[in-house]
Amino acid sequence: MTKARFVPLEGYHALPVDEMERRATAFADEVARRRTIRQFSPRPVPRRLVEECVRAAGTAPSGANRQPWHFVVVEDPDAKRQIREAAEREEREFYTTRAPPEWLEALEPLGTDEQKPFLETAPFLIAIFGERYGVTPDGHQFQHYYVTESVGIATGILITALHHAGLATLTHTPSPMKFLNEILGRPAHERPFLILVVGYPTSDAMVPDIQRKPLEEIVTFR
Ligand code: IYR
Repeated sequence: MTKARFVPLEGYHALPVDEMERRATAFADEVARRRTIRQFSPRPVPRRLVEECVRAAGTAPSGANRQPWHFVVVEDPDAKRQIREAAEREEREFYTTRAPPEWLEALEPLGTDEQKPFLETAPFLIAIFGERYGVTPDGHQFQHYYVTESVGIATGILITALHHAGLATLTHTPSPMKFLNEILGRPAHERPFLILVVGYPTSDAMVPDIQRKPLEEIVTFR
């Protein structure tokens, strides 16, 4: 048991309300410009940029502050090729047999298929893992809490940080993706959450003509 210890809140800066409103609108407008892309340019991205975005992701709140996440930043072409081959194997199964017709119909507007060339083209893949439990340096296991929620929040911050930095992403979830543990040498208690494909869009990148739900539809004030 570790007793609670407190320190003064130093990072919080109060702002005038009109400035808060300006910032809130500017932020909403900026994140609204984010689009998931599937056509990645091979243009290199400085590793430092990705590092800073992962640092932002690591500030996410988590169950009992256990920070049950691990990010594997993959730039090695051989590892990317292995990931592409394994993902395309699963996706071929998905598109030809596993997915029920209703699911395939839901995906139609996105125009996706089993070809995942971006897994090799994009300069970085970030494989995000959730740690099902923690392990002390001497090998003892301890509980993690709300792992999916915590890793989901961290991933949201990561996507937002990358967008804010001027990069584009794709959230990719081949299923199952246990192959990531083997290719990336991660222990069995780490569960792959998703692959984030990171880079620049090609100059002729196209995105699906789909819309976001309007505010009124996603919020209720009462
Ligand atoms: N994982 C597959 C299928 C897929 C599923 C959903 I739900 C999407 O929003 C997009 C794709 C693929 O990556 O093609």
